[in-house]
Amino acid sequence: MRVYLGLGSNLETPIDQLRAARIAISNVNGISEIAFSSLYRSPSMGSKDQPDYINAVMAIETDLSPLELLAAMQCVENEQGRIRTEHWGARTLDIDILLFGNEVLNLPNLIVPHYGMAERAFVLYPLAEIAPGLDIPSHGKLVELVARCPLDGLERLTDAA
Ligand code: ROI
Repeated sequence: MRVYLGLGSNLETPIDQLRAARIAISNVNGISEIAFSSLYRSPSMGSKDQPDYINAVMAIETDLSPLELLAAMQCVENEQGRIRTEHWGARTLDIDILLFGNEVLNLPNLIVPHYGMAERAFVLYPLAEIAPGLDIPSHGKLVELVARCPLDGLERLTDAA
């Protein structure tokens, strides 16, 4: 199954967090990396009172089930020292399952496509970089979502690959 993951960090040298996450995810049994976007910087959405985020999108191929993948990603988050405090608070590493093939999942702890992804510049722009032809279940063509989505201060980092 082709899966797209959204990665974000705004604490503890975020660029290093994303690099470490990329390696940790690629090393999970049953996952192989297909593509990794550029890194992007953006102001925190939702609560302004925290550091800027670094975000990226990773494409993987996996034979894990959605819930196995979710558990594996939560392990990677926890190994990188994520402490879950406040909802929408600053974090060392956040990994979101954006898309799981063309599946629509409404499980108590896993909603796919990821809620909010269709309006978030820090998800749509990196996703379009690695998979411009995507059609997103219940949202439509990625290129059209991007065209409608303001940058909101999003910057592609050119010196950090
Ligand atoms: N804002 C940005 N720019 N990037 C994120 O990854 C991100 N993640 C979050 C909230 C706090 C909603 N804001 C964000 O969880």
